Amino acid sequence: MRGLVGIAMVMLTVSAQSAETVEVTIQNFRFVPARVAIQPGDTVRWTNQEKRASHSVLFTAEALESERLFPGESWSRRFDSPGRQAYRCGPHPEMEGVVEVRGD
Ligand SMILES: [Cu+2]
Repeated sequence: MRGLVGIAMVMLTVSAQSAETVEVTIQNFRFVPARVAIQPGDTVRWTNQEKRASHSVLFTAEALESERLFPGESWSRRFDSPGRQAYRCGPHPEMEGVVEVRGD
């Protein structure tokens, strides 16, 4: 019994440690990569690497938008629920991206 509890605790620890942060850069008026596939609990971090232009990250379905990101700034969001989340840039609707959160 103690052995099983020990194994369960190890598995919980491994699963907590496996949460990752996936990087998306914003450059040349594009999200790169435009599509990321992550696991529930992972975080996506967008970083503006333009020389001058500012952008945002807007999830239209939820009306959730980041602050305006100026060059060098970043914004992060953690995703806990499986599903497909489309987003775009607030000021530049033609800039589109997708976060795919895998199910178990
Ligand atoms: Cu933009």
